[in-house]
Amino acid sequence: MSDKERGRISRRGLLGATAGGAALGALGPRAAMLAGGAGLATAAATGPAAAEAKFALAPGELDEYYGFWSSGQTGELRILGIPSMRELMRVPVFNRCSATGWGQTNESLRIMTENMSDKTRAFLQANGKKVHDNGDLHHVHMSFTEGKYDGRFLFMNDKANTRVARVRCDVMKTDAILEIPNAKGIHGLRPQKWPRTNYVFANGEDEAPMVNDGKVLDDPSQYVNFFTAIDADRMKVAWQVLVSGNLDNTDADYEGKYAFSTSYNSEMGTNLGEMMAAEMDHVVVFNIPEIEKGIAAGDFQELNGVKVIDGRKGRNKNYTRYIPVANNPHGCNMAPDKIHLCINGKLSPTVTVIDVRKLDALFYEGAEPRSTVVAEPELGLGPLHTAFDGAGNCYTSLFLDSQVVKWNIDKAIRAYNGEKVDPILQKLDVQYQPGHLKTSMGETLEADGKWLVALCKFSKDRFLNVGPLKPENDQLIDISGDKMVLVHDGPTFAEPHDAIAVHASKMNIRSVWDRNDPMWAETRKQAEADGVDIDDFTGEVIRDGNKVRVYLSGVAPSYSLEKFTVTEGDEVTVIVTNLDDVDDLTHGFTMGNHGVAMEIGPQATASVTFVAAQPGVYWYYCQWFCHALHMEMRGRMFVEPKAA
Ligand code: CUK
Ligand code: CUA
Ligand code: CA
Repeated sequence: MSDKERGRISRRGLLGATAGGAALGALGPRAAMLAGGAGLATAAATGPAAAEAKFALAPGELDEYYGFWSSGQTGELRILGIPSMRELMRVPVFNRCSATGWGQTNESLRIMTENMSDKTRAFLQANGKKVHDNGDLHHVHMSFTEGKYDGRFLFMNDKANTRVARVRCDVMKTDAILEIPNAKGIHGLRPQKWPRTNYVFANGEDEAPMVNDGKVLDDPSQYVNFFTAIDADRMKVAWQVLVSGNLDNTDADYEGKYAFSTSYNSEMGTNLGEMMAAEMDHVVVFNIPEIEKGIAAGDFQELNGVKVIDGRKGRNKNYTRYIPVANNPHGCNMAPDKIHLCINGKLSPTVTVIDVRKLDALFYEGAEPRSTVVAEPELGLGPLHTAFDGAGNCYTSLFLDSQVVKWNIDKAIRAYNGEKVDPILQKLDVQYQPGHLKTSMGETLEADGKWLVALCKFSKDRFLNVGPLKPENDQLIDISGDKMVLVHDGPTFAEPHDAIAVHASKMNIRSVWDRNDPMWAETRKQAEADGVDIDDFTGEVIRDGNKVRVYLSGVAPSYSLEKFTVTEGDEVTVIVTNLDDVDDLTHGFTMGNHGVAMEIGPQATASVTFVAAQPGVYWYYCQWFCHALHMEMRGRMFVEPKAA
């Protein structure tokens, strides 16, 4: 019997149990389902049926975990429920969003542009833009307090345009975007875990001249790379470290002492052959207290306003050390046992396990770098990333083998010491070519070993064909038993790299905005200057030269103004406040034929600016279905022809 058939039968079994038991039926579908699941569990305690009973939620039931998903080249953050794998929300970050107006509203444009370099600003202006329209968001991670998720912020990278963003977890909106100077192509990103997330560490992947002004071009001998520490509270660069080789993935320890980055291009090559030429690449170990001391002592150069410390090989003091690992490593994963760092081999079929307790000797006693390695199990082809269950087991994605391999750290260490033990516990086929994989709470001290999600890069035959561009496939695996059991296929649009699973108890998310939220503080200031009270049901038109500010309020199902008049060529700013104080009652504002649309959440204010370039009658309307008379929630803008 194939897994598919088994799945079908088990589902029928569950339905049968519901229909058959009238008493169970009276308890509601969930109780019946649990009973059905329990019945099956005795028959097949670890089979797909039991696992499915755990992941399937009845209508109205809530998930146990928030899954925060990156979206790669889509540039947004996604929220999924785990274990149901239902997509709950999309949070625009680096992308332009048609629904919410992210990238268009004045509030979002302020966030997207305030930490932008003058160089980028000028570049965008030359291209007729205010912001980049794309991003490549690979890694999303939550802020920590003492090694545990604290539910405050999510941080994420943009590889495409060298940025780092922060999302506020109270409202699930982006509140800061920082362009990182000097570095090129921010890839690996991790928050400091201990004592709290004071820093977010970010890796520059691409090599470029230190001063990239066109004077040096095709001379790779003058290229450099940067490791960046961002002040997580202020969202400003704290300092950077100049490194040898490039930087790929990163992680931090549970002591606030060391951070680590993999480098697949220690060769500083510029093509595939050159990047694979060496026998060994390396892991860079950053000594955070020593770097802070060096900065305080003035041992840095200033480059584009950033304090840069020289941590390159050879000239380094106690800022960095380089541990050789097999050529072209990738993932960098710190185990929740606080001791073991797993470096995933990619080209090598191995994972290199470093004992972080041995790093002090490396820095202060001149120990040989490889003496920190305590295991190097051979696991299969193309190991990319490793996740943990908090019980001493690791789950490593094997890209080329299309498998997840479960292995035991302790056994791997014993095998490395010559004992005859096999660290591999199980290999599970996934569909297909997994990159990252994430366990529930697995990158924290509260790793709970319940679920694993394998983010597969290819879905091939797993879904109905939708054309040459296929979805990715995020597969849910039950790891609560001895054996991993695949329970769900989850199609996703381009292209999640990484995800985290955060227990719902960690989160404290608002349903209605605070009227005094800083998101629209600037807008409020303008309203005050205009003598308009945006906390009231107002409809005001303020003329200020050729600038017109239109203040609107919305209470379902109407706006406070049914019409307003501007003159051809006016720069019009529409400021809308949603005065409904009701959970889930979002209004929108769309200006017909103007390419203008935005979301206004309950108790929120949002604004958008455009030029009324064409005379005529234009309807504006609410595009969020808010009321039985939602269609009627609209009004007219008159654009008068300019006097000849
Ligand atoms: S990287 Cu995508 S599979 Cu950007 Cu974290 Cu490894
Ligand atoms: Cu307001 Cu629809
Ligand atoms: Ca290499």
